[in-house]
Amino acid sequence: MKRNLITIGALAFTALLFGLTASGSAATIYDHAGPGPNPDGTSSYWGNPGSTPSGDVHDPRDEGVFDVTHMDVAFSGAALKVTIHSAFFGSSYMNRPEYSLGNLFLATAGWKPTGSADNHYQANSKDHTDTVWNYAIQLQADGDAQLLPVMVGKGVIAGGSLRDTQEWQYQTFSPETPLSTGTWGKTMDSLTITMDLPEEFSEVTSLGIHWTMFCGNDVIEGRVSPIPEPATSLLFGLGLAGLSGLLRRKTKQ
Ligand SMILES: [Ca+2]
Ligand SMILES: [Ca+2]
Repeated sequence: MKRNLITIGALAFTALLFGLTASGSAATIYDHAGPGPNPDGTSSYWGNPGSTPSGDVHDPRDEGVFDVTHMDVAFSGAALKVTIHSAFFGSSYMNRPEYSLGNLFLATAGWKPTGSADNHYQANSKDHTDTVWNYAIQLQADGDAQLLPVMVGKGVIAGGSLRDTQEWQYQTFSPETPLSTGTWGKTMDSLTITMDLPEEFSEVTSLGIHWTMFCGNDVIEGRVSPIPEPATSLLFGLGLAGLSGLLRRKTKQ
């Protein structure tokens, strides 16, 4: 009986760990400045340099202030939580409107950049990519975040003066009704956006994601898969309930 208890204890612990991992984990997209690969072996996204100097961060004189280092993305069901990491959020540039927070773009058909990771996707530009950024999350001054549709000729994504070949800003048009709303908040080194997306997002198998600040000095792009949750945790829970029932019956015999 003691062995049974230990086995069930171990199973319960494993299930708990799995449940915690499944519900609490986030995929990380890295985008480190400088030579060498990211910690996960991928290359930082540079994209097409256009008329600007190439490289991860647009302006090397900023001593890393604009470098977006990575982005944690938890995407489960239709719930999305994105945390973007950069010293930019605690810098004095935040007080200047031309440098302020940008828009988060989503591609429900996945991220399909032109070019290869080896050369930092330098063939990828707003006019030369198979990625369709069909949603934008716009951040309002009061801490609200709004999901808006990106349509041809309306709400289009435009290359800016500093990143003239890259997707950059969501262009507001009127009338504009958000498809869903969420919240955003920032610390000295991160920006977190949380939103329950419309139900159709639960069908998405690979989500493309793109962010750059309004000055466009660093662009981060990549893809995430949804976290299979909470169905998996529920199955584990049901299995455990069954096991403990069996044990109780055995104990009574
Ligand atoms: Ca980058
Ligand atoms: Ca970067």
